[in-house]
Amino acid sequence: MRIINSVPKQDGFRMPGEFEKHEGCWMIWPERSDNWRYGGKPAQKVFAEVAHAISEFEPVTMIVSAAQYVNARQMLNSNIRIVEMSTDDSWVRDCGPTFVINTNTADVRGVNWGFNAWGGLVDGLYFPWDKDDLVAQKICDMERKDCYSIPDFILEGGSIHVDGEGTLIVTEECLLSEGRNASLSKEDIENNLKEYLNVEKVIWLKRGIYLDETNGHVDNICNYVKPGEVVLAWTDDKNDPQYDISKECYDILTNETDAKGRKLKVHKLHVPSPILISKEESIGVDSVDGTLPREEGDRLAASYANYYTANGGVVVPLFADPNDDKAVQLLQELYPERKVVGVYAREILLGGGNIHCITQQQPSV
Ligand code: KQY
Repeated sequence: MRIINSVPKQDGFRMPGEFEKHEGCWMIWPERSDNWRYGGKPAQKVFAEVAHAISEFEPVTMIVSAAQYVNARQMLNSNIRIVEMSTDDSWVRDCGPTFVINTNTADVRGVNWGFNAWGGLVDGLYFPWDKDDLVAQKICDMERKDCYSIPDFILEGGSIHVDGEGTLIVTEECLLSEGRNASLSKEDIENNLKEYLNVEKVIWLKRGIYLDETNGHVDNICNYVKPGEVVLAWTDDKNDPQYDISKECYDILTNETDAKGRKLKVHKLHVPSPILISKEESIGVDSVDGTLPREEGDRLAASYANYYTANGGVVVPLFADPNDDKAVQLLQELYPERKVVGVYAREILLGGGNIHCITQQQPSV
């Protein structure tokens, strides 16, 4: 694996949309007991379900620690490749490489951003994060993919969504947060994104899902169905703080044009009713200094927009809420060529994220 001393745009590489073709999907097995209740046992079952659902559509690789290898091997179907790697937690979307492709040379490369656990010592979610910060490089090494590196620029995969045709959607709440790139101006940040993702237009939403501990990752509030068409997490409840956030996003998205000059079609994807941590769920999590506590009654950042788009499928989180069926129905209408599969994802939500956050696609060309 070579670390490439230039930038993707200059070399004709671009980040593809998630709906473009994948070679496979990466995940990391959960086990840390100060984030996942009961040492990750309930979450492991759900991670296995997500892996099995995705593996119906494309190859899945699960990263596991040495200590969890035997357990994971026993819980995962034999078609899931398991590789051993040390990590700090299980959010491969955020610490893994962002893959970029060059369709002329049929080449795939990685981009290795700096990772500081969603805000470093300002408002990061755990300390330390040094093992996570090496995951992108290690995955590129394993896959023999050359890699661009920009270690001083903090960025997580969940904070960017592209249409593969020159448009990127992000939130100000996240990308301009104090714990990430405080020394850079909005223009500097936009320039880095344009160079490394090869986009021409950045659409800046203001905020992400209410109380999202990632400082409002875009992947929890908005997702690209295809170029020119997005879903947006929505509520009609004007008393819910989520309403103003979603309305603000809706106004921005419907008034913007993308890199190709298109108006965006915005589909409202209604969130479930507020989901709160129960006492039993809270006591299963170890308290550790420096890790975000999980308190009884805390509202979780639940949204159906945090789904994973696979080669022939869409894997969507479900919450045992009346809006589950509506979400599946809407997504099935929007993705007629793909099979929409729901996985009950409350256990992932309890750890602070959802299906999109625990998966990272590796595109093919
Ligand atoms: O992308 C995400 N939503 C990751 C959340 C990390 C939570 C760590 N406790």
